[in-house]
Amino acid sequence: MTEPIVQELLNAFDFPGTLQDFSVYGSGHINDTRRATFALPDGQEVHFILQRINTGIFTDPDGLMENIVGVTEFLKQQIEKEGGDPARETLTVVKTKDGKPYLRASDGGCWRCYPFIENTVSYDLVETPEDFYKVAQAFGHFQMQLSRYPAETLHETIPHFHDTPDRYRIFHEALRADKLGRAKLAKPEIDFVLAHEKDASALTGLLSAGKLPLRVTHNDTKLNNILLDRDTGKALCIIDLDTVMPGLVHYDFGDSIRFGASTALEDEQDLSKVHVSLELYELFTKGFLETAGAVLTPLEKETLPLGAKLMTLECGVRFLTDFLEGDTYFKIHRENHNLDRCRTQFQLVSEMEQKAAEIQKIIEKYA
Ligand code: ADP
Ligand code: GN1
Ligand code: MG
Repeated sequence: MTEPIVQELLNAFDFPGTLQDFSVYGSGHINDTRRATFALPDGQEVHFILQRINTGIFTDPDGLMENIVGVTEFLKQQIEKEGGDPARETLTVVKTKDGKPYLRASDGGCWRCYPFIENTVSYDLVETPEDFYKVAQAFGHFQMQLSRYPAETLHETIPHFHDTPDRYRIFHEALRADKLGRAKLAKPEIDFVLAHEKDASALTGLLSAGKLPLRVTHNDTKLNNILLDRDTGKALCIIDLDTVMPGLVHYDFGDSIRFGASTALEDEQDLSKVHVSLELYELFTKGFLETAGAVLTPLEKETLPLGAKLMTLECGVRFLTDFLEGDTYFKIHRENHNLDRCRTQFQLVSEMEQKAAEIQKIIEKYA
């Protein structure tokens, strides 16, 4: 509350009432997220999400916010047509008093504001399989809604975001430099990355051969990027729209499986707890294809498991690269945090390989 930025935010946005609280919120790895609480004269409370955009990562905040305003306004029209509640089923960008989609503060920080969507939860781990099925339907539905969005108007907020071979290139640079001498702490993980390098281009290869179409994708479909209604359990609102860009359907399917079909947290240190749940894998496949299946080609559907494996491998490679580079990208909360995260990802990749035949059966059942 005493941070200098607070007064600047209060001056820039037209908030109601008086500020009561301004606390760090959520478990995202990228942006600096706060929940601001305002008290109204009648004693009621109103909350907002205030986020300092990580401009080290999103270097074009104007383009980024233009994407988010464009996508959310488009989604609001779709939601209205479907009889939903546009104020709860997508984000709303609160403009500054002078009509801008974010504040550029005097220290250079870029702050955006969303109304806090009340009475919702987001999970870091699936609590009930039924929730995950609903999440799958929601991500598939989101994909369908955005299939009519003019993709050519979107800024590419992070170039080569899911270009797995490019992630390998950056990994090799970090390993060669090994600037903190950490490579010796991650020998088995480095070997794992190298042993899987041959798999890295499977999706980009199909894309450049013209066999898979580009769509508008979310690209960061982990479970804590969707809000569920606390009372009804409805998978209500897909958030974290920073990486909505043209991509393959495999990125959205794959990243959801990577995070949500795991039996443990992304940073679990006890690997005996980390497994791919085939029950969750199946429920996600079922839900996702129920809502998005109609527009997907047979090859897209058949190759979805490749998306799950490659998104998990790629994420592990990114965590390991960040570990080698000194934890400059993903927020960490303890020593070796990125190495722990990388280990869970590789454990999941190994299990996807071991369970490939069962996974294939799941896909055949729903494709
Ligand atoms: P990051 O890019 O760092 O992951 P997110 O945009 O995902 O940041 O936000 C972090 C967390 O804040 C989310 O996981 C969610 O719990 C919460 N959150 C974000 N926006 C809202 C909102 N409008 N209403 C309620 N909770 C939100
Ligand atoms: C980051 O922003 P957040 O925490 O939802 C990352 C994703 C990773 C994820 C791993 C912009 O997502 O790509 O898959 O961490 N987002 C960005 O948990 O790099
Ligand atoms: Mg997030």
